[in-house]
Amino acid sequence: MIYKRSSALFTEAKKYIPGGVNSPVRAFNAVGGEPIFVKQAKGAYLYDEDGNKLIDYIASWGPMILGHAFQPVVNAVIEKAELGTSFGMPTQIETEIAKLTVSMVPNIDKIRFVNSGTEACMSAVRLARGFTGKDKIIKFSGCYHGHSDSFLIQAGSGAVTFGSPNSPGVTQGTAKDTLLAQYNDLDGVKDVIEANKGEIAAIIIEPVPGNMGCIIPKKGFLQGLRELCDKHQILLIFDEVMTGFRLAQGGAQELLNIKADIVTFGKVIGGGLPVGAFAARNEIMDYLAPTGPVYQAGTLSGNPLAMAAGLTMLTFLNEHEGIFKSLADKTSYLHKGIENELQATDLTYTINRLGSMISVHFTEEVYDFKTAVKGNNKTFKKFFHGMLQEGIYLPPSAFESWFLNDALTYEDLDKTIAAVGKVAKTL
Ligand code: HOZ
Repeated sequence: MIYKRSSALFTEAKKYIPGGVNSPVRAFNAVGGEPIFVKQAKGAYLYDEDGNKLIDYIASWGPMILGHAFQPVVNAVIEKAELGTSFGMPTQIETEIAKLTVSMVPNIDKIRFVNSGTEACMSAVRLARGFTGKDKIIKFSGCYHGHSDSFLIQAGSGAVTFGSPNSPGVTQGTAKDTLLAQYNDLDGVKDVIEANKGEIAAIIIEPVPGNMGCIIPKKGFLQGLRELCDKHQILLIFDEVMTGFRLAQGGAQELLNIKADIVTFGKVIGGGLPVGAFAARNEIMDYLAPTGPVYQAGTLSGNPLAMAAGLTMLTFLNEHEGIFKSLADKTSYLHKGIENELQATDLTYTINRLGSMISVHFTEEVYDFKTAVKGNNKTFKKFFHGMLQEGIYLPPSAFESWFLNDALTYEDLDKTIAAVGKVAKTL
């Protein structure tokens, strides 16, 4: 495949945008080479500026669960745009999507819409602190909850990809209120709680992490966190920005049958437009302005175009529950196919999968950040570029999950598996 025009566009972009991109992971630094500039996308395919067609496994990092340019969402956005694109006043559609969300997701009574997953997690933590009157939070190494200050402490995703999991610019004062634990290590969490008794407002976690590649919760881990939170009056925040409306209609809470106190959303909830949200039971949400004292606001929050896209997407998912099984079946098929191909080599690897999230880690067992960073990045880079040459677009970093979309056909999956077989022989 030729990427001449992408390369020229990247050179031009770098003159005016830091690193040529508006979000670091897009820059390909983790895998080397230059990013591909996309022109358009439809269904499971990306079409780049050089005219290449690629099978897409990032789905815009999750939102495009039904494939790109899903016609009902496109139509809803066009229709809404004709009526005005922003008012800074309440609109009926905000209540419609709120009502639908509350009916789909367990354990929430009210929801507040914002513009990104970062905003949702940042606001959820402020709400938890205000509600409990405590300052500290526990987060897990390698989990990523957006780029707000409190979370850039051993963060995953682009932060670890670019070697700054603890970003300069985050003050010591902020950092000291973020306590670290290791994913899947319940005893470690107990120790952190013991050492900070009565001071912890919340534990925030990606119930199924995707930001150090996909990681699966060990049996009893999330339930154990729930019990610890109950015992110590700590709020459990599930960051379901990736898992919400992806693992099931009710997200990880539903699939894994664990109750969170506050849930954050992004990605699928916006149908491909910039939307985040956080939700909880009434007593917590009513602590938020204007009913309560915890302040949070946004000029474009609840934007009509974004709400129209989100509402159309969620309505479709609500009416087609079979999609979650269809996605999980496709992902399982891909898993088995890749496994067969990799088994035929002497590569060291592990494949983690849950629902429609999957990662190939080039190391043995991966169950937390320490084991994730053992992955052989040289092999990953070669794998990524080999797959790209075969017309398959994977996340350009080992510290990201792949996201399947339901527009992928079994023929696409077979092509992908065959490409893995071909590329694996060269690694
Ligand atoms: N938050 C996305 C999943 N890790 C990555 C998107 C980005 O950082 O651009």
